[in-house]
Amino acid sequence: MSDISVSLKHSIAGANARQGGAVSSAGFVDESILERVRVGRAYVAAKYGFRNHWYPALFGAELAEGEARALTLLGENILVKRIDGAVHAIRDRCLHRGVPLSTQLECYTRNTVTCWYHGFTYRFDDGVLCAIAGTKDSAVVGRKKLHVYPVVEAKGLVFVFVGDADFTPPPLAHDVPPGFLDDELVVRGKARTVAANWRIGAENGFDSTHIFIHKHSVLIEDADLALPLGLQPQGRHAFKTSVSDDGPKGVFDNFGPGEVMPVFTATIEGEEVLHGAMHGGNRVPQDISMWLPCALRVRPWPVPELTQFEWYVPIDGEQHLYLQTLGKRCANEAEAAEFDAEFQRRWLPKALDGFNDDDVWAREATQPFYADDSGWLKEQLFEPDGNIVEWRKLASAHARGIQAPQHIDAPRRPRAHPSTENPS
Ligand code: BPY
Ligand code: FES
Ligand code: FE2
Repeated sequence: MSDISVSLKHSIAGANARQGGAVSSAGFVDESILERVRVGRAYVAAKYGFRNHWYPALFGAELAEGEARALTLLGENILVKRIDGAVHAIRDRCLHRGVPLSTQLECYTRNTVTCWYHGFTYRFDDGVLCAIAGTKDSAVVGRKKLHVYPVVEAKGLVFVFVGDADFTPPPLAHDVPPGFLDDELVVRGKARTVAANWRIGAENGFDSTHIFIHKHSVLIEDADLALPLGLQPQGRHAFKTSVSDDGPKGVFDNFGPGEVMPVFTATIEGEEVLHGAMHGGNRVPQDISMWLPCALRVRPWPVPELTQFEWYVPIDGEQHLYLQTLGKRCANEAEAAEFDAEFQRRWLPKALDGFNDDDVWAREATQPFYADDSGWLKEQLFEPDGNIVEWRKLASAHARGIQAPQHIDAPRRPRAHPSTENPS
């Protein structure tokens, strides 16, 4: 039994028992379902994501100096603020009575946030409860702290490490697809919330035959694509995994000759009914790969000079942040500026929206079947889904932990009576 399946037992079955049922596992995958999952059990259990990994949470440009923002990642409510250029992230949950600080944000000094309820005040840089506004000399001041999430910014994205306080984060490079952090790569993108579990997002992106949904996409003509109706894995080497100790872990579709065959014609009972776009000049992509914790790399895409990197970041059990980026190698500022303009004018509307909008509605249409997790038992996979099975196995074997009921917060409620002024 692998480590993760041990920790899976521990975190799913153990948590409630140990804590005398104090933690509700409502919304998590039922033990009775997990028992019947034959491949990738830890992955199926990770409805709220894999713990102890780096996740992109937003674009750096979305958070101006001095600005704060509430986020939810893997079911954890988080408060981020940019202070003197650096983004800090703390748990958005007051130690006193558990309320979200963000329900009414009150920052009286640059590096602190004061709970709107009874004045508990926390520093952003170390989470320490450093004062209680309106009270003097409490013994808890200086003795308690909120969880502080490690944060790094790279390629214009803000990455947050969602994990245990005593887990030393590995380098970011272990949790992003290879090449993403390359010096010359300039990255642009967008993020949106999709009403589907993060695994439904990941599997849609990596699914070799899902390109059937893209057959009428505006991008085909715009980018002069030769886009098959499907990609058919052939040999026994159609997929390969990359699991070095000193790098990211992922699964590749091997597009080598004789491994994955593009299918351009759809035949139903002998009758040819549909043709894929065969005559485009751009035969892309050449490789597609899926990486822990939840990132896809499509290379090159949508044209030979670009690569798409996208993440399906768990928000909670039913939603993910679909964070899409395109990267281009640029030798200088002028090339970067040109890419920036082309991204805004062309790739944003035609690729990240036009093309990938198909993926968004496909995921949202898939979600109900898997919502109560019975779909993991009822689904009928077929040969080309082999790469998805490999991904489930790899993730189960190599993820650093599973998000469990005791880790998550109740969803925030909007203020019912927002009548007083927000002073911050
Ligand atoms: C491209 C693809 C994709 C995605 C984002 C970008 C893609 C996959 C296979 C063939 C062509 C494009 O999520 O699935
Ligand atoms: Fe935050 Fe009381 S709930 S100070
Ligand atoms: Fe797609």
